[in-house]
Parts: sequence; structure tokens; C-alpha cells
Amino acid sequence: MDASSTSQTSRSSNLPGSDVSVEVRGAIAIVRLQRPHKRNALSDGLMAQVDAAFAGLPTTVGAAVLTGDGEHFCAGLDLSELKERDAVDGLHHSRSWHRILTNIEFGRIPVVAALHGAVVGGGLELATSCHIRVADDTSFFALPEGSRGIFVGGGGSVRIPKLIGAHRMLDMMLTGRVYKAAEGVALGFAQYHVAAGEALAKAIAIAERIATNAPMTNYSLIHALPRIAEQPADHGFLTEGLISAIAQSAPEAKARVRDFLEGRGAKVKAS
Ligand code: 1HE
Repeated sequence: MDASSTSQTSRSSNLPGSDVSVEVRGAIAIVRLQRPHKRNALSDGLMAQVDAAFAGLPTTVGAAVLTGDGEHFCAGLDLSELKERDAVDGLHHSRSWHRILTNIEFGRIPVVAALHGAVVGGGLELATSCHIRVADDTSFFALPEGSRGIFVGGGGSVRIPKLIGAHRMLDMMLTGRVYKAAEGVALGFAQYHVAAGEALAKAIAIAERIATNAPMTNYSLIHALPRIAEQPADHGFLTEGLISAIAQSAPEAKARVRDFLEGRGAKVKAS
């Protein structure tokens, strides 16, 4: 892809020494963890920059990609900061992660995580706050918190069981079990499994495809679907009906349906 002609780099989150950069490429943005010498370990400073990066995405961006520099997506919590924290600080720290990751999960746009190497601890929690995960063949998934005498604190106990089941998460934390890419993807950690080195390109292609959807459709999916899944069926049907009515009343939805009926819309085909 010719980055020079289509990309504009957001200066504010790409200052020298910054641990996170944002690159806007047309309708998508690439948010990059860039602390590879510490395997993108999530320090407080880095988490604040992740938060600011997603909050500051221009409204012209319709989907984002989250990736990490170096050989690993993310080594999780920066353990060098853990030893400085007492219980009350620990509670507030965990709650701040909940807020930052929830802002990704329930933000304005879908986020596609491009995974490689270590996707462990808080790195796995961060990845599971994204909507789509693409794992390359070097990816591995683990929750070393169990072996370190700590517990997940970034929403992992809520999000991870929804992907793989509580019993598998329990096993990972009790035994330190590490899932390699193929097995992890088969369990549900990611929707896509690609060859080594291809996660970012695939994630970008997916994000570009997502950004062509009607914005209200994307918003409805990321906000309504997970909430409906947690509602009793009767409430879910009502929420679905309301969202469906709002989405289809948007002028863009009407135009897209008209395009299809008049022979201009894309047909569904297996790729
Ligand atoms: C770190 C961290 C870190 C690396 N915090 N500094 N997460 C973990 O328990 C995972 C710990 N990390 C590892 O198991 C390995 O580093 C990796 C498998 C990810 C990568 O191994 P490798 O051989 O490529 O790198 P390395 O030599 O282990 O690490 C390179 C440097 O990064 C080294 O520092 P240096 O100054 O000696 O060069 C490491 O100390 C540093 N580093 N990982 C701090 N995590 C909201 S609650 C979430 C709770 C958790 O996430 S707990 C799980 C923490």
C-alpha cells in the first residue's frame, strides 16, 4: 500500500518518545503500541496514550486497527509498576483499565486487533476489548497472572469467558497453559488466523471493508449486539426491533437498498 499518498499522521499522539502512534489512512486509523523494547508492556503512561489515541480519532475515520511494534503484540501489565501499588491504588488502577477498554469496546467505531507473538495477560485483555482479532501464526495466548500471584484486572474475567468459556480461562490461570495460534483461534480468541507477518495487512483490509458500511450499522452492531446477548430473550427482541427500526430509517440505508434493487449494489458471494 502506498502510505505516502494516502496517509496523514496525527501529530498529537506521535510525539518523539511517545509509546503510541496514530496514523490515519483515509477512512481508517492505525493505533500502534510502540514500546517494543519492553514488549509493549502496558505502563500507566502507555494506557493513557491508548485512551487518548482512541478518544481523539477524527470523525472521518470509520474503523481502526490496533497493532504492536516489534516481535510481540503485548506482554500485558508493566510489572515494574505493580510493585509500587497498594490495594486502594490497585482497585483504582483496575477500574481505570475497565474505563479505557470499555471506551474501545463501546466506542464510535469497530476496532480490529492485529495480533502476533505474545498476546498475554493485560495484552489479551486489551485484544478482547476489540471487535475483531486477526492472529498470525506466531501468536500465543496466556494469562500469566495466575503464576504471578495476581488476578486479571482489565476486564478479562468478563470478556475472556465469553470467547472461550470460564472453564478454559480457569485452566489457563490455574496451570499457566499457553495456547498457540491455531488452537487459540479454534477456541475463539480470534476470528482470523493468517500466516506469520500477515496480521496487520489482513486487519487493515478488514478495517477498510468495515469502514465502507453505513456508520449507523457499525454503531448498532458494536453497541446493541453484545448488550442484546446479555438480555433476556424478550428484552433482546425488543432492543433488536428498536435498533432495526432506527438503522433502516437512516437515509443511507434507504439509498443502499435502492442501489441493490436498481442493480447497482454488490451481490453476496463467497470469496
Ligand atoms: C516487561 C514485561 C512486563 C517484558 N512488564 N517489563 N505479563 C507477563 O507476565 C509476561 C511477562 N513477559 C514475558 O513473559 C516475556 O517478556 C515475553 C514472552 C512477553 C517476551 O519474551 P522476550 O524473550 O521476547 O523478552 P524479554 O527478554 O522477556 O523482555 C524484554 C524486556 O521487556 C525486559 O526488560 P529489560 O530491561 O531486561 O530488557 C523485560 O523485563 C521487559 N518486559 N514483559 C514489564 N509485562 C490489568 S491487570 C493485567 C495483569 C497482567 O497483565 S499480568 C501479566 C504480565
